[in-house]
Amino acid sequence: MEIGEGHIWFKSRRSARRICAWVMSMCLLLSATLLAGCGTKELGTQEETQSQETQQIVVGFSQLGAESDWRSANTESMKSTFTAANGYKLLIEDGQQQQANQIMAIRKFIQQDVDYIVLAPVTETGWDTVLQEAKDAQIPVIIVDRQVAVEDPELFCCWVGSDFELEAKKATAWLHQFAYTKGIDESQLHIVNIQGTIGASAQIGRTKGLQDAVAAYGWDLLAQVPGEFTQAKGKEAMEALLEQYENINVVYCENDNEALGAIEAIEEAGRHVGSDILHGDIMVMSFDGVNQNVMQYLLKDKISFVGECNPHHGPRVQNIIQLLEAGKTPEKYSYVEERVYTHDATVPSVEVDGVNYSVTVMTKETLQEFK
Ligand code: GZL
Ligand code: ZN
Repeated sequence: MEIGEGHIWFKSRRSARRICAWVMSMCLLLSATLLAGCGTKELGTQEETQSQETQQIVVGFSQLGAESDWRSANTESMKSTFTAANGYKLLIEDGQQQQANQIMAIRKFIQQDVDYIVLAPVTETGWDTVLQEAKDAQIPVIIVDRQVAVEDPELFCCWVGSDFELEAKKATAWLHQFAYTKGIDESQLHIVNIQGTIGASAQIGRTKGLQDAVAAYGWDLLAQVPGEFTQAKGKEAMEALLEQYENINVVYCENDNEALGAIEAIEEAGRHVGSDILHGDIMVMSFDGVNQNVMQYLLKDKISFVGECNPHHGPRVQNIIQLLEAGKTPEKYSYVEERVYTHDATVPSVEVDGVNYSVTVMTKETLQEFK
């Protein structure tokens, strides 16, 4: 709020709302004090609390669910960033993997007149109407993690997350180089793809990257089945695939939890997970690098490749809000830098679209990072 020529100019609709809220609360407090005759000390404390609350930035966060370790880490990152001590009030609604629940949450945030809406969308389409409602209410919407496919890009302020297709290009470049170095012919790779939630940006990008590599290298892609990014579904999908195909030797999972489920199924079927494909191993590849067990499995070559997908978006979203609070314009799309983890040093680096990415071999020391 800036005072100029005797008028109060509001920097944003929030300032106006806050002043009204503050005035209202003071009137209530004063009348309560007069009636109750309580001491000025109490008034001071309550007044302090009131003014703190009206100064908080209210963030409504529509999280898509709690399907994976990645998702839990992502939620935790938002909670540990948007604290009262940091000057925020965070309202979180769990969509339980249903877009309808997320749309209801956004409408609730609009009614609550929050200062910012953060949306982690379960899938890309179907957001135009509710984002228009948020725009009409003049509430900025920040998209995090997966993307939204909307007619008018002005329906959201900006997006921060991973380049999922790049993650897949790194994974397939690694597999291509690994096979070549190990003397495994392209025609000897028999791949199954356990996909993420169909229509989610992470699934779209990771599936596309695999399909492009299959076309480029002539790999044998036996099947693509949904695994919904969960361990249960990953196991169920792998059990069915092992029934159907006896020559599977690469399982391309689209997240950690699916990989853990697939490994359970493979081992229960009496097969061995590992990278020694030419001697009967089934190689498991994954994305995320959040789950502790997965990183342990990388050490033991039960998983041979993990493409990092970084979930710690809280501080990144906070930076965006701070820019907006300062009247600045954040980047429309901010991509997160991510690493590649492998069991061994067969492939020391991968080249994707002319850029070289180093590969991090999992060791006991590197594992400490994931405690
Ligand atoms: C990726 C994220 C995906 C993770 C899964 O950024 O959308 O959703 O890879 C999670 O673990 O369920
Ligand atoms: Zn090749």
